[in-house]
Amino acid sequence: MNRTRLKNKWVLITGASSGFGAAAARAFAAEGSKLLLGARRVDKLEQVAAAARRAGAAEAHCHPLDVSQTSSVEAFVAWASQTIRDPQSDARILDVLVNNAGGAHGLDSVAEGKDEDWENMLQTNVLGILRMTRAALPLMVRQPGGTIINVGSYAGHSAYEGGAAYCAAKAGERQITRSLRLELSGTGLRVSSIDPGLAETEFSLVRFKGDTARASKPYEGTHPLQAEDIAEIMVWVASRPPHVNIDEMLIKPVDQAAMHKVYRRPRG
Ligand code: NDP
Ligand code: 8X3
Repeated sequence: MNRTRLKNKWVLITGASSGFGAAAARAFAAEGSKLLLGARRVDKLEQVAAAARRAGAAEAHCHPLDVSQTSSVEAFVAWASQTIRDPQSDARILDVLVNNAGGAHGLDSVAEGKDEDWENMLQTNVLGILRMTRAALPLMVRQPGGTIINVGSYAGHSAYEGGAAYCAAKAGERQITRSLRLELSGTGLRVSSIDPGLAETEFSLVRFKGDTARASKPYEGTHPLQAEDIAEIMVWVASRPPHVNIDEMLIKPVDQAAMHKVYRRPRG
């Protein structure tokens, strides 16, 4: 495995304040990459950036980002463009874009669904990827071997009760990834979808709006994925030889044989 390909490369990660994004920051840092980290919670981002520097990042910078707002995405990419500018040549080259920001809000049936939850999920998981990619592409198009990694979900492959808007959003992410790969044919850019199953991050706490008892239920008695499992795979995808595109990866815990078949160990 040739991971030196990521040394001193610029990697932009959205949703880097927790979960997969924070783990990805640490994992790319260990490869000696230079990091651009975005999310809304800047205090958390600063902690992640500091940890990334300790883990070996060539550089680690962070800036506020709300992917549900076009103006925020554009301001973030303007900051990123200035940060990666080579003062000698004026070149601005982004090597890896990780579109990770997103999540689920609520687990209501369609009959009980809330506009606010649906809008939030489609804004972040779908429109957030479109906005961020549109804004960042000018920094990537002259970069054969550059990589766009979109974070999808098992929920984009298999539906479940209460998941209509989230499953639709993640199915949308897969189709965005596929369309983008067609549009970028000939540029040398790679486009991948990484689709995890059950993983223990802040995901469930966000979905259940801070209800810790409800949030811990999906993980009870089972061995979910950890954020590091997915971060390692992101690094592997981005460090393939430039002619190799990993189109889609579905990664589930061994205990999650299917969406409705999760093995749970008996208590005690
Ligand atoms: P976390 O809740 O731990 O992380 C979500 C990240 O997204 C946070 O950094 C959060 O930062 C950021 N984020 C949310 N909304 C916005 C926004 N509007 N603008 C910018 N950043 C935002 O969960 P995960 O790490 O699990 O989630 C990461 C991705 O993985 C999501 O797309 C999620 O849907 C997906 N996923 C998760 C799975 C799981 O079981 N955990 C499985 C499959 C996919 P902040 O709040 O600071 O803005
Ligand atoms: C989050 C995992 O499948 O429980 O994407 O919705 S799932």
